[in-house]
Amino acid sequence: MRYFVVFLFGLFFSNFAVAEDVTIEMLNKLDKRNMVFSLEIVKINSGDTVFWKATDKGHNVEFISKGGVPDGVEKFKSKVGKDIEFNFTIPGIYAYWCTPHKTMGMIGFVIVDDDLSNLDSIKKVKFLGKSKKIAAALIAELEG
Ligand SMILES: [Cu+2]
Repeated sequence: MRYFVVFLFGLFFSNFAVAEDVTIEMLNKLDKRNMVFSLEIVKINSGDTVFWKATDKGHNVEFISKGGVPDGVEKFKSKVGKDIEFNFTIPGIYAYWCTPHKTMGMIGFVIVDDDLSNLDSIKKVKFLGKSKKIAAALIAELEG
């Protein structure tokens, strides 16, 4: 039930997510974007869980292991087309993409405990294709 409520919350306030637990949808289309996570920047506290819902199939979540996550975070890559969740315990910025659409702008950031200390490392991540521009815009937003 709780997950369902969080899911509804996500639907109604889809551009703003500061909550205990957050649901992000994996979508083929949202507004004018194709292949997109419903929330591209999510801020949470350590101990919170993010749920990625496979609303549309053909997507997954893969942390960008080369410089895209805080030190000490292990590899994380979900199965394509499956719901997935991750409990965040290490503060910092986590950059991730959908493996099949990593060149198509399907990327996202999770910020834990408002910790931006690995921002320089995030800026050096090699985003691909269409994701470069989107990453730059999201990083600019983080720097606010
Ligand atoms: Cu995808």
